[in-house]
Amino acid sequence: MLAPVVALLALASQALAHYTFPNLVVGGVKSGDWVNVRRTNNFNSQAPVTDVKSADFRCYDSQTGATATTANVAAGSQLGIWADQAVYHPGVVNVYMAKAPGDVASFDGSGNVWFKVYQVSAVTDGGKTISWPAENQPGYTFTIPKNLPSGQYLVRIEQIALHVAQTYGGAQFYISCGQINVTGGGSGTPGPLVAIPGVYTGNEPGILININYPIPANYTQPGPAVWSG
Ligand SMILES: *[C@@H]1O[C@H](CO)[C@@H](O)[C@H](O)[C@H]1NC(C)=O
Ligand SMILES: *[C@@H]1O[C@H](CO)[C@@H](O)[C@H](O)[C@H]1NC(C)=O
Ligand SMILES: [Cu+2]
Repeated sequence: MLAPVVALLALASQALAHYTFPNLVVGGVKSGDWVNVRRTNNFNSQAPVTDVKSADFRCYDSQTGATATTANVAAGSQLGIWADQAVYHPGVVNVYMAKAPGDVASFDGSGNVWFKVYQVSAVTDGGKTISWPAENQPGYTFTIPKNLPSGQYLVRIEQIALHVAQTYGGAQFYISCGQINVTGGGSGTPGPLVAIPGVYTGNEPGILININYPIPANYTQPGPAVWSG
């Protein structure tokens, strides 16, 4: 009797609108929707990205061509990236940044320019249980590294929903790119640098994974190590 119940639950969750990440939170103040974040193709709850090699894997904005208003954020301070509703799929989070050579509003984020500044992984205990601290959160808050050089950056969140990730292309990427101007920064050298798309093949153990059975004994967060300055 388990299979029909699982099928019903799957149908029920598809009927919910997919979440998006339309807001930045700077100095405790949440921006309006799609003000500091480039409006994504799925702004009206359409499907997330599943092709890790597609151009839309970067900022998912090919249909909107949107730019945003750049928010000033002090190095060493907290930045929040907020969702339009609780992030209800189990999965993990990565936040990447890329420095614009000039005005970030006209920066497309191409090249080997992205480094990871934050992640929320899974909690495992050798196969008895697995839990997802990023699940059911309203958004995520992290510290902009103190030694990050001042200047304009894209800041890209991906929440990787893993509920149907047991087949290739099943993982869902909820993506958006904000625009920030880092002030009062330092002289650090962020890295390792990766290209997006390019950072993943889709075959990573943390992307192509059955999270239900057998319960994974360990979890490998996709992407490079976090640069914390
Ligand atoms: C970025 O911050 C610097 C330092 O406060 C400021 O001079 C510059 O005008 C800002 N640029 C943008 C695009 O906001
Ligand atoms: C768990 O660790 C093993 C051994 O390092 C590795 O082969 C496997 O891919 C990992 N599983 C996950 C889901 O990360
Ligand atoms: Cu969904």
